[in-house]
Amino acid sequence: MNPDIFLPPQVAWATGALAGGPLIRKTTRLAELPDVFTDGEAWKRGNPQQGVYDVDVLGSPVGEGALFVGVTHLYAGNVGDEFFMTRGHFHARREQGEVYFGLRGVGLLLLQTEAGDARLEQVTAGSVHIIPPFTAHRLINTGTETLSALAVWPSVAGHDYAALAEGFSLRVFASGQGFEVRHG
Ligand code: PAN
Ligand code: ZN
Repeated sequence: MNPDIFLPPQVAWATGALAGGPLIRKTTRLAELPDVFTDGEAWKRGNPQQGVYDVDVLGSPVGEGALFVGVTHLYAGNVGDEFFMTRGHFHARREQGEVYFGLRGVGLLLLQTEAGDARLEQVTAGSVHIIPPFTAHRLINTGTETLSALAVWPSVAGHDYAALAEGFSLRVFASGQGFEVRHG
């Protein structure tokens, strides 16, 4: 007789919906993102309750070597001319990397080293992003639909948001039908 076969959680590749496992959802609203967008006046004019992104994480064991799996759904929108984006962070344990997989929508992954060197990767359905150790990361939705990305990261990594208090050195603004990257 066959042993019992465990049915694992599922991700719907087209939407990023996670199912079949314990799920923890965190919604980040505009009100929780002061000082993230360049145009502070436009941020004040926005609806503070507006959801900017949701992160769904599968409940799973934690500890050295254990991995978390989660999906970020970053909604389409702007604050002034600047696109909606995640807060962005270094890992508290700086040596811990992460992998992002684009699922739907279009956008950018902004990566920045501790020395302040920044670069952008294009996020689309199927894109694979290897975030190196010691590298801060932020998603930016440059499209008109929700940008969803699957992430796998060490449970011990943690998040350090404070280290980026001065922000990333690149910013991305709507320009015509596309986007414009500015330094500063
Ligand atoms: C992701 C991010 C998620 C939200 O799961 O935490 O996209 O971004 P912020 O944490 O910057 O608000 C991840 O990178 N985990 O390590
Ligand atoms: Zn991370």
